[in-house]
Amino acid sequence: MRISEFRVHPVAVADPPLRSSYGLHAPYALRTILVLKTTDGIEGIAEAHGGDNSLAALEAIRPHVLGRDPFDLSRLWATVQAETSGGDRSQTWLVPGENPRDSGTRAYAAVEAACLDIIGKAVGKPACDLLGGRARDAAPFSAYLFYKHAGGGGMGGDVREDEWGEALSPETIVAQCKRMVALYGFREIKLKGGVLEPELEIETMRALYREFGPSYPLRIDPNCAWSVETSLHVGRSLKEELGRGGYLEDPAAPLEAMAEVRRRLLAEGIGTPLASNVSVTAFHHVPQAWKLDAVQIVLSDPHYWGGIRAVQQLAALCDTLGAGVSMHSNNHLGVSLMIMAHACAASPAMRYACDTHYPWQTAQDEVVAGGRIPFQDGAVVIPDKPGLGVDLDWDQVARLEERYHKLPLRKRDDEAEMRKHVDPEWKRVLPRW
Ligand code: GKR
Ligand code: MG
Repeated sequence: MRISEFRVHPVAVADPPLRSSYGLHAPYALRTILVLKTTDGIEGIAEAHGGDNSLAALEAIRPHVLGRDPFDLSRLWATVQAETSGGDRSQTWLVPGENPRDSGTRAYAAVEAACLDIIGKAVGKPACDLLGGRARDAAPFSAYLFYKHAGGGGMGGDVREDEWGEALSPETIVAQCKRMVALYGFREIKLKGGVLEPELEIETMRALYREFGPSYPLRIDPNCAWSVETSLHVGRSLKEELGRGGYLEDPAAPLEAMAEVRRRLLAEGIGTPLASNVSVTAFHHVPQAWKLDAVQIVLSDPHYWGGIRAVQQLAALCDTLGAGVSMHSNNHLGVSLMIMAHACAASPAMRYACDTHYPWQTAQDEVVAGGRIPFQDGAVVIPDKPGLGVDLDWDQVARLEERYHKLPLRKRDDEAEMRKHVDPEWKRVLPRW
C-alpha cells in the first residue's frame, strides 16, 4: 500500500470577535484539510492550521509523502526533523500556526493523522486503538471562555448571528459559562485572560468559582500578559479558586519568569501549578523547564507537538517526571476535534480536560459528514469506526474552500484585527500589566 494522492483544501471558518493578549480574532479563522489516498483506494483525512504558512509547509512535505507506505511514519518523522531548523520555538510572540520554526512539525502531524486514519481503515480499528489501546472511551474537554465583543463572526452577506453576546465583564463571562456548560456538559473551566485589568479578571474567576463551586476546576491563561509581580498578585488572590485541581497558565514569559513566579508562590505556601503552551512547545524545552521547575503542567497539542504519537510520548514523559499534561487548542473543526480526542484517549496520563475552541464554531462551518460532533457530559465519545471515525462532507469542504479563495486573509494576525476593529493604536505589549 502506497500513498498516491496528496490533496490540500484551505478553508475559512466564521469566528466571533474573541479577545486574548494576542489581540482580536478575525471574522474568519483559517484551517487546512489534508486528504491522502492510497493505491488501494483508502482515503485518510486530517486538519491543520490554515493560511499560507501552513500550505507552504504541506507543499514542502508532499514529495516525502507521495509513494510512501502509510505505516512508514518513524522514517518520515526523521526526514522532517533533519530539515527542521533549530532555535526558539516559543509562542511568546507568534500566534499558534504562524511560527515558521514549527511548520515542518505541524505538516508532519497532519500527515501522521491522515496515515493513522488510513491504517485504521485498513485494519478496521479506531486510531487510538492502533497505539497500544485506549486508556478511556471518551475524551473530556473544558469550557473555554473568552472575553468577547458583540458579533458572531463572518463578513458581508455571510455575517453570523451572535449566539453568545458581548462578554467584557465578570457577569457576562459567568453567563457565557453557564450557557456553555448547559450546552456541552463540560466539567472543567478555562478563562482566556490577559485582556482586562487584572483586578477584573480576578473578579471574573471569583464569580465563576461562586457560581460553579469547587467541583469545577478553574484555569486562567493570560498568554504572558503579566509581569512577575502581577502574576504573583493573581496567584495569591486566586489561591483558593485555582487550587482545586486547576492551574495558572502562562502568566508570564520567558521560562525564567515562570520559574520565579513558581518559586515565590511556593515560598508563600501557594502550590498552584503553572501550565504552559507558550514557553514549552517542543520536546527540547522540557529538560530546562523541568530543571527550573518553571512548568508543572505541559499543554500538549497533536498539531504542533508532532502528532498523536508525540502527545502520547509527551504525556508519558510528563508522567515520569511527575508533571501533569493537558491539551492546548486553537480554532478548529470536527476533524481536529477527533484528532485531539484520539490523542487524549491514547494517553493514559492525560488527566486534565482538554481545551477546545469547538463551541465557538457553528454547524454552518462544519466539514464533517453528519454535522457537528456531539459532546456527552463534556466529552467526545470515541466512535466505534475505524481510523479517526469521521468522514468529510465534500459539499461543505467546497463551500468553505470557495470562501477561503474569496477572502484576502492569508494568516492569523490578531494585532492587526485589534487595530482595525477596536483601537487603531493597539500594540501587543508584554508584559502589559
Ligand atoms: O484563540 O486567542 C486564542 C488563544 O489565545 C489561542 O491562540 C491560544 O493559543 O488557546 C491558546 C492558549 O491556550 O494559549
Ligand atoms: Mg495557553
